Amino acid sequence: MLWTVLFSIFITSCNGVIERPRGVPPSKASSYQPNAEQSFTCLSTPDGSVVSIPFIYVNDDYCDCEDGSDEPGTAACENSRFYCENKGYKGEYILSSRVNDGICDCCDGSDEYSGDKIQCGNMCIQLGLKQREELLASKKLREAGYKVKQEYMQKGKIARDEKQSRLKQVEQEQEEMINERTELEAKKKEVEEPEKVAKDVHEAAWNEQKAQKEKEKEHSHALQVFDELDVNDDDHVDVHEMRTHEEFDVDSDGTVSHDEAKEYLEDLEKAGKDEFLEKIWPNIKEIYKSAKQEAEDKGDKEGENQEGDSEEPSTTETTVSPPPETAGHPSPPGTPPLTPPVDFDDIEEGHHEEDDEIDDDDDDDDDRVDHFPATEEKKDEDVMPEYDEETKRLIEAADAARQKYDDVDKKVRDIENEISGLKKYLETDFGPEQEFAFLENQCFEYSDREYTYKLCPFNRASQRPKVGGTETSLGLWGHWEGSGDNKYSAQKYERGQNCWNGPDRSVKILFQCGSENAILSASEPSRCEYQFEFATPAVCKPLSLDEEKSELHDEL
Ligand code: MAN
Repeated sequence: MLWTVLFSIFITSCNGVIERPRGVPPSKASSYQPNAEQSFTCLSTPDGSVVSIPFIYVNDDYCDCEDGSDEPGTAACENSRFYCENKGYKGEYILSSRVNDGICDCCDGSDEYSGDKIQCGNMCIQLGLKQREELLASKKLREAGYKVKQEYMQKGKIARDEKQSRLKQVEQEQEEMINERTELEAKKKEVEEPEKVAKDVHEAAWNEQKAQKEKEKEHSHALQVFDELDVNDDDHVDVHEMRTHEEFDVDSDGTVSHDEAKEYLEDLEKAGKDEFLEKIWPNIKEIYKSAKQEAEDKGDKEGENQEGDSEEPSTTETTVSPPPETAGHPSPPGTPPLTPPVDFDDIEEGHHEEDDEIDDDDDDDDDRVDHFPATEEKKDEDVMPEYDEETKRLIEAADAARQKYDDVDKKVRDIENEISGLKKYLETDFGPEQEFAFLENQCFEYSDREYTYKLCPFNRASQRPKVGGTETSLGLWGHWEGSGDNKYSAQKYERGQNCWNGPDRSVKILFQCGSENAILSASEPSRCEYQFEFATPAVCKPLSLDEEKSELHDEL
C-alpha cells in the first residue's frame, strides 16, 4: 500500500502546469488526469477495445494495461517507457526497466527516485550548457560558412557569365580566323607553285650536272684501269694480263684460269680500248683492284692473322675495299654493283691532309685510285649551288606566305582549345547557384598513416604512398551523388586504376558545412572503394527563422 502511494505521486508544477504521474511527459499529461469515476483508460489495446482501471492503479508497480501505459514511472511493465524531464537539457524516454535499477540514466537523476540503490546528482545544467555551446558554435559556423557560400555563388555566377560571353566572342573570332586561314592557304598555294617549279628546275639542272660529272669520272677511271691492265702497252687488255689479278678468280681456287679471265673479257682473247670501255669495264669495275691495293690487302690480311684480332677498320681507312660479297670472290660478269660508283674526281682532286698523313710511302703513282677523300666533309662541288636570284625571291615570298598561314593556323588551334575548355566548364554542374565553381582548378590533400590522398574537384582523385611508390588514380570526375533532395551533398569520382581482382577504383565525396575547404578524412570502406569527408562553405545552409530567433534568445 505504501508503494502504491509512493508510485502514484503526482509531479506537480508550481506555475500552473497540469499535474501528471511520474514518468509521463507534459505532452501526455491530459491522458493521465483522473476522470469523474476516478479511473484511467489504457492508452491502447491490441483489439481497440476500451480498458479502464481505477486511477490508483497507475504507477502502483503492477502492470494492468497490455500496452504498459498504466506504469510509466515504474519498472513493472516490460513495454513501458519512462520520461526523463531533464530540465535545462533535453527531455528523453528510457526503458522503464531502467527505473530504480541503480544506474543513473536521466541526467536529472529522476529514474533513480527510490534512492535506496544510488543517489544521482543533476547533470542537466552542465550538459545543457555544453549543448548550447556546441549549438551556438555550429550556428556560428553555418552563419560564417553561408556568408562565404554567398560569395562563392556570386563569383560562380560572374564566372559563368564571363565564360558564356567569352565563348560567344571566341566562336566569332574562330569563324573569322578560319576564313582568314582559308584565304592565306590559297595565297600560300599560289606562291608555292612557282617556287616549286623554280626549285625543281634548279635541282634538275644540278642533278644533271652531277650525273655528267659522275660519268666523266667513271670514264677516266676506266681509262686508267685499262692502262694498268695493259702491262705490255700494246693498247689491248688480254687474257694473260687479266690472269695476273686474283680478283678474277671466280671459283677461288687460287689461280685465275684462262676461262675465268675470258669470261670477264666477254669471250675475247683481248680487248681494245673502245671494246674495253663498252663491254669489259662494266664487268670488272666493282671488283677490280690495282696492284697496290692488292698488296695492301695482303699486308692487312697478314697483319690480322698475326695479331689475331678483328678490329673494325678505322674511320680514316683509305683503301678501296671490294663489296662484302665480292671480297676475294669476284662476282661473275653481269652482277649488279652493290656499292655506289667510286667518285674519281674526289680522288684526283682530294688532296686532303689526312690522305697525305696516311700515305707515307712517297710514291704517289697509284694514290689517285686507291684513296678516298675523307667522307665527313662535303666538298664544295658536292654541294648544290645556291638558287638563282629569281628562285630565291620566290622562296622568300613562299616562306613569308607559309609563315603567315602558320601563325593564323596556330591561332585557330589555340581558339579551338579555348572553346573546348569553355564548353567543358559551361557543361559542368557547379551546383544550382554555381556555389561549387570556386573549387574548380584547385586541389586538396589529406594524409593518413600510409597514404596521401588528393582531390582536385571536378577533375580527379588520387592516392600516393607516403613512402616510395607512385600515384594511383582513384577516379575521374563523374557526377553528383547525394540522395533525394540532397543531390549536392555527395560526389562520385569513377573509372580509377583497376584494382587487382576487383573493381576500378572510385571515390565518394561526402560534403559537410565548414568555414574552409578541406578533406577531413579519407577511408576505404570496401576494397578500392574510397570515401572522403570534405568540408566546404559551399554546402552551408542559412539559419532558419526559428534558429535565428533561438539564437537571439541564446544571446539574450
Ligand atoms: C593499393 C592501395 C589500396 C588498395 C590496394 C588493393 O595498395 O590502392 O588502397 O586497397 O591497392 O590491392
